[in-house]
Amino acid sequence: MIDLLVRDVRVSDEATGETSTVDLHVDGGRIVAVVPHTDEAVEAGTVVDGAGAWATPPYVEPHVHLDAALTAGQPRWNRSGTLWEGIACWAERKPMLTREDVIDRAEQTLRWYAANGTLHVRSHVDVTDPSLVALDALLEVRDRVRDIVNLQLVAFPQEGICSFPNGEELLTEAARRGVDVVGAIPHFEDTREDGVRSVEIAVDLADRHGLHVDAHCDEIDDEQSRFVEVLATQAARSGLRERVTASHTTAMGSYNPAYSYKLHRILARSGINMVSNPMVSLHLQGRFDDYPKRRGITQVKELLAAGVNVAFGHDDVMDPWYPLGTANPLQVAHVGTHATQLLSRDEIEETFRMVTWRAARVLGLGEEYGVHVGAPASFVLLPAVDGYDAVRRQVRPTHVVSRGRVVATTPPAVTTLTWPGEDPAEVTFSPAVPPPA
Ligand code: 17E
Ligand code: FE2
Repeated sequence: MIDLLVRDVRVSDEATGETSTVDLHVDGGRIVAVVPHTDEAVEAGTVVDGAGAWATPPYVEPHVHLDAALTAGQPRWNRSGTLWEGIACWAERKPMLTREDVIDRAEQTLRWYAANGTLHVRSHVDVTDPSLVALDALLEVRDRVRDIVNLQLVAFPQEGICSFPNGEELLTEAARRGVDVVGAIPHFEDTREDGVRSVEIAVDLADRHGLHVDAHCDEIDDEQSRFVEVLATQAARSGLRERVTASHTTAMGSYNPAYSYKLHRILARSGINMVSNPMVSLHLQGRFDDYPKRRGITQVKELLAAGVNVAFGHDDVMDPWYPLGTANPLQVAHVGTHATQLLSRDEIEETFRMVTWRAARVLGLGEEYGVHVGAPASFVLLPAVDGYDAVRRQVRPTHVVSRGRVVATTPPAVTTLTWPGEDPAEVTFSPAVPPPA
């Protein structure tokens, strides 16, 4: 007898993308068989009828700040909407942090993520705080949620490595206490030289401790903010390569074509990942512009074309930098399609991959990610045709399965409409969707 049988689901071949209708056999938390769908009896502890849903790997959140989540308005609201006022509001909230406060808000946000089908999360945690209270709390949360959500922690020096008192020591101490990833914020450092030095410190620290690097990089509408070339070059020279990620890089939305061409080559050669946070960049960037106002989004379409791995992140859920958010990567993908004009049929499908497969590459999940024999039984059942359909209709997963256990269920909402001259009828917002071209 197996632990769990998931009947009648469509899975996509990871190489060809072709779908087939199968049953998933789960035992000991892993997928032990993927067989053509049959109604024959199989002994299982739990049986889920997938009703033809698409079984797809869970969403992956490559970039969020759980230490700050759910603090919007505390102690005051960010009225200008700039990154800078967000950092100032947070600096006022920081001295009020307690272990319980951080654990409660972080776990609440992770409950929302799991309910939405997100089972891998990379969270930054501000380490420019001599008490490191948020760091210790999130290290504890990482353990508490281990059975349901895989949480990676980034030591994030919000107020700088070189420009904050003891910044380098605090970052080093965070690496010692057991983070997964080392961060940086070169555009925030006081000088260009400090910015370059801060990237070197972060890459060197990660290299020595066997960690990844994920830097907030060039998050400013200043075409002269050019630290991503430094980060990519350090990634290549250190050999860390795909273990390095550049987040935000909004200045790239202002770079000229000649420099952009040179930069794309450096980025592609380095193997680093990029994370764009479209909801938050649309909100925080362009704030110092008169008209025309810039979008403040990195060159997502062009980077993808250059062969760079780009994922979409949420960045914030109700905090000093962003007042909205429900911890739902599918919403991020929807905003991302518009913000980056990835709106052809294939491009919309790609945005779905940017909150699943591409984000999984950022976290370095490897073979542990995917719906295949041997992988952890962590997947979502989406009553959708494909990623394009899921993004368009914002389809919620009916079932979220984490390590072999059904951890969330959501019956689809049903709307009954009475149209003039017709009997009441269900509206599904789901006409036959054209198959991929
Ligand atoms: N801190 C920062 O420097 N940039 C951001 N986008 C957030 C926090 C959310
Ligand atoms: Fe961020």
